[in-house]
Amino acid sequence: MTSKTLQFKRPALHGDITVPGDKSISHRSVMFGAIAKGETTIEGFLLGDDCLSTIDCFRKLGVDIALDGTNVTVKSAGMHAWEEPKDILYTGNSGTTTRLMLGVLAGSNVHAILNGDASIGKRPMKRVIQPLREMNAHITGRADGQYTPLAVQGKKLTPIDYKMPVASAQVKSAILLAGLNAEGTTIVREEEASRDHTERMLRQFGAQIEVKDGVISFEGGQQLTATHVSVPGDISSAAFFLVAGALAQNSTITLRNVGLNPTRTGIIEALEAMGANLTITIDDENAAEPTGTIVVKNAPLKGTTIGGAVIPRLIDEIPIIALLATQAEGTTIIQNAEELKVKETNRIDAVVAELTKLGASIQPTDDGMIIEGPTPLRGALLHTYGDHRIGMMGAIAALLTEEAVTLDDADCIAVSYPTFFNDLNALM
Ligand code: SPQ
Repeated sequence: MTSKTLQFKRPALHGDITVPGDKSISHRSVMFGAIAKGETTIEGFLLGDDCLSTIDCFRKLGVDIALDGTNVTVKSAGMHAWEEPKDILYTGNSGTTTRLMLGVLAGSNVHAILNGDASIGKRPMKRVIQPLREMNAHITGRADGQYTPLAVQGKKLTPIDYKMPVASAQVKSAILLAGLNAEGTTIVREEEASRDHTERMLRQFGAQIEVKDGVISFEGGQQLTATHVSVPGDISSAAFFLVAGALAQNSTITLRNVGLNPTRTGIIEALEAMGANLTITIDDENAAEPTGTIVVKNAPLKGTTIGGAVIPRLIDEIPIIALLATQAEGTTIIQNAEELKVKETNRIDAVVAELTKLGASIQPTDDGMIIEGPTPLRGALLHTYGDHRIGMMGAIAALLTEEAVTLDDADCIAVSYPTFFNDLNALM
């Protein structure tokens, strides 16, 4: 745990950033490569701690994974050739690794134990285990499977027709991955669309999958075919610099290779609703995952209301949107975002506590927060709660203060954006 003191004295920001690989897609590329028979090549992989945890888990299952910078090669004889791991599969700080691995392992033919760090130990797992158990999965764990450590005995599964009680791509993906080994049609019904990287990647690896009006269905028993995956830049990482460029006086930042999957672009809609000056150029709309370049220039901002169906499309960006709102004229209301309470930390409480230390006018609500702006921000010692997104929010806030902002733990940022401070410094 390393603290970091940042004193920038309100710089203008200029330059180009090529955003590092998308975390959600990087995880899935290795998982799919390990399930498929043959050699999968991945370019643009995110070398964040979370994605390295996913690689580590599959190596313990006997899958051959080689890294060469951000290029990854996964050689697998198919998931039914995996070895039973001799050691615990350690998922670190990664909810995605933990929850998706449950779905992957449920239909395998191995026994495995999953455990993560202290934050993972507090995150709810029942939301995944309950539908998996309905598919005949054998999973045991602390508090009847509510929390890690969890043990999975892989077995033959039965399909499910499941109506999602919360918008969660992790729950949906765990069910779809388990469905690969269930005899018959697995159906997932979503009221609000969550990120669809798993559905897109199933197609990329040759599976037939139908998605219509929020209903996802596909036949179990389909074999995945190894392929090449190009990972776009992570819009959730780009979000910190979109906000920095929108806020810092006289700034222009160009962000290249940004993933523009419509299930992830809620941040762009929120920024535009608040008056941000963005210019977007799409590279290839028909790619498995569309990408583009975004140029952001600072502009006067106004408050807005963010809630409903957009929430799953910007859930991870809410901490940095809250910082943006402190500098916008008027009231910003963030609602229907209860899911923030079960992330790496309770992100409603964490955002409110840390932005308050900086001088913001912000109140928590049951399902979000209300922010009055604009308020000048001052230096403070911030607690990151070991949460990368709270850490990066604090670092971007330091661009707006005369005094120093100190992060008590800056190491946590490496789970999703290990080169964050290099990119930030390059803009000044
Ligand atoms: O992997 P983890 O720890 O859950 O990471 C977070 C993040 O902020 O990076 C959430 F804390 O992203 C999740 C995201 O919130 C990644 C994800 C995915 O890759 O499927 C889906 C979202 O979570 P959920 O619970 O809504 O499905």
